[in-house]
Amino acid sequence: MSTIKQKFYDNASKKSAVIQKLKKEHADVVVSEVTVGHVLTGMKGIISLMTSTSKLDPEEGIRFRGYSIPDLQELLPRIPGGTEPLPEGLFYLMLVGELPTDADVKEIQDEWTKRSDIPEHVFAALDALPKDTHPMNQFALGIVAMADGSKFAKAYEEGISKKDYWDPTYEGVMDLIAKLPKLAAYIYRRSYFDGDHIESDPSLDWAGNLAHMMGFDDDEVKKLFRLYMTIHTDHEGGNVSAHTTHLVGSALSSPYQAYAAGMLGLAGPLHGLANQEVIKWILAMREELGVENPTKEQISDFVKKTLSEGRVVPGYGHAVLRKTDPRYTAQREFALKYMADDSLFQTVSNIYEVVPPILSSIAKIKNPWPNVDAHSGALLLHYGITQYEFYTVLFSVSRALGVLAQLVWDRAYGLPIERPKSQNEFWFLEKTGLKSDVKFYTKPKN
Ligand code: CMX
Repeated sequence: MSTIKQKFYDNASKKSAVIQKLKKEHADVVVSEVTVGHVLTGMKGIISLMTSTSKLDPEEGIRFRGYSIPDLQELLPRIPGGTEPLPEGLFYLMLVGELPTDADVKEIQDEWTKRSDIPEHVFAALDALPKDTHPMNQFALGIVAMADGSKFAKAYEEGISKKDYWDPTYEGVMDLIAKLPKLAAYIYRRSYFDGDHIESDPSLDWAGNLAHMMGFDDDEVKKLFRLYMTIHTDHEGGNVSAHTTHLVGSALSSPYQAYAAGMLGLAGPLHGLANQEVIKWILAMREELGVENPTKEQISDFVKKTLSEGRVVPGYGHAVLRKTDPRYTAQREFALKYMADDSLFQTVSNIYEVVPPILSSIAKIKNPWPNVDAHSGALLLHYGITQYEFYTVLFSVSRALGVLAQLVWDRAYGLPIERPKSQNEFWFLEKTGLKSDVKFYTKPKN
């Protein structure tokens, strides 16, 4: 067994026994109550998931196994002479539960390099799609096309014991994460560079190699990719991509199937696709005004126009956060260091000054502050990654690290198939007493 796998196993065996005890002896302890309001506002705030990898505080933002983004920037291994943390190290932290050494990160890099080959039929399946197929649809198809290689599905078919589920899940998760940079880069180069593909460089780290295979060998781009791939990994368990991966995984679908499902959730404009929407929206503002760097007054008018059309201001607001997203701040700091004069960055900064007071004046909006997606596109565009429809693929590659580390824990804990109860509208009307006022809802036959 590899050192990492052994460490995971030792840790998970101890913790799993505790979780079994919790289930057996404390199942009646109430952790949350559910109201009609919860049901009709997307179940926000109901504690109903157990997530090991990260925790989101509304005021402070994300912590990964207790470590904030500045902590990770200080404590995770970097490449020699590097300035940004390596996402391999964060994966280790989320999976094993402790900070990695340089040797641990090297072991992950070697494992992923070994497992990075993609079967030819996956590329053939992608090549059968029109080039302008949205990159997120190509990405999901690519994952599903690899799913027949799932070690978990094979082991299940052969009759594996429940207590061993974690093992082929771990193997599948390592296989899948290893292949993602090649898959993403393949989609990028086929969509925008006429299929002029670039060979992988196994001497590079996971994020650096992705930048290289996309065609970006500048050191600053690789730095950005390491930061980007670190900060987008995880946002506790209830967001659409993490929850979907967990939910689909609870049916014992393979890691490939669960992750593909999760990423189709990330592809929604209220979730990960917001990173493309932000840039589209800023470019539309520039075009409409005929200026490269709109004034704060012009931005304010454009925001008000967006709202008056019944649209959301992309990159702002959050279901949990109530302050500026620390992932936004980390990207802003990167921009201040490397591209302070960039005109798009200046517009993003001006939007940051203009939007919160406007959204704060609308009572129903709970969080007027920027989220991660308000900034990421400006950084990518600065370095020449202009194809904003591709941005959510980059988010997805990073998100794999969190949701798939969690899937291994789900299997180690033996978490069961998820199956909340639903009721029809009539039940809610009766429960609240509203039925006596409403005549047109009749009781269904069953
Ligand atoms: N612009 C306009 N209206 C907004 C808004 C925004 N940025 N943020 C929230 N609202 C509106 C909601 O649409 C909702 O309106 P209705 O009651 O008419 O449906 C109301 O304010 C209340 O919403 P909320 O409780 O504050 O926020 P939700 O938890 O419902 O939604 C989110 C959260 C992120 C979907 C929402 O803020 C939004 O649509 N933001 C813009 C899209 C975006 O940036 N998404 C990326 C989030 C980060 C990520 O997952 O990657």
